[in-house]
Amino acid sequence: MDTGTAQRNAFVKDGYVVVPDLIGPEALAELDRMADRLLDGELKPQLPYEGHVPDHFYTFWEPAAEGRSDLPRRDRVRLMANMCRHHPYFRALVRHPAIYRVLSCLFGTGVRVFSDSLFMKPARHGIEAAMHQDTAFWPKIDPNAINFWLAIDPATVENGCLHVIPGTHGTDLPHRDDPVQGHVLSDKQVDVGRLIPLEMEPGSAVFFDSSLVHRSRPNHSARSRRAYAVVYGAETLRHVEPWNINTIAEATPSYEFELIEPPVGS
Ligand SMILES: O=C(O)CCC(=O)C(=O)O
Repeated sequence: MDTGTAQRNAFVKDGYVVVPDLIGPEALAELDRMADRLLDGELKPQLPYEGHVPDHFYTFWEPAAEGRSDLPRRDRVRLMANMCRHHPYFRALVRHPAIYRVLSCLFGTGVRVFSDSLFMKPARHGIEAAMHQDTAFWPKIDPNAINFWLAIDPATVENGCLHVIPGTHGTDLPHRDDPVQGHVLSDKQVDVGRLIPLEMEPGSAVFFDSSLVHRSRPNHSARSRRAYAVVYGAETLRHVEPWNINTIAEATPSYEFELIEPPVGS
């Protein structure tokens, strides 16, 4: 069986597939540098989307650390988002041929991009991402979006790697609203005994169905955990519910799933 078929079979059955060493050492080293520059507040939006360049990238601060002037900025951030709309480096990164190849095989179509995020989990005080399905965060689309999550640092149980429940991508469960986390599931709604940690080396990635139940634990360790995540849609994507993305943190209301030009040679 070829690699693409094996990846697609795993994705259909379990709702996710891990791809080790997806991006090479040079691309990873550049992402490592750019991630720190972003977290340090050095990178600013440059590209307009529908004529608009925001003043800053969306930033969600670590609740316990936001006001701590004793900590560097990079240790106070939990998440930054929507760089791929407004910065040339991230615009190119979401179009990386190795990522596109896997996605076009999983979707069986061309690929659209919606948004990207840098998920930071600073050492010692990085908070959890409570258990959820990403489909709870936006109106229904068909087929579901695919989430891409790439480890920049080693992601381990100690520093808050992702945990997933294989095979939970068939049903969208009702979520409770939460002021910090957005939308969350309770332990009673799922079989927590089936949660498995996805420990990953830098440069390795997981592609998961946006209905897959997942979470990440707080980081009490001495090592921070950075990951770069992107939400992709199929070329054939259809909006089942009206697309009102005001539900997504500070996204320009007109952000849509944008069709990606296939990489040369694919
Ligand atoms: O990186 C994390 O800690 C959480 C990521 C997540 O929940 C997601 O990508 O949907």
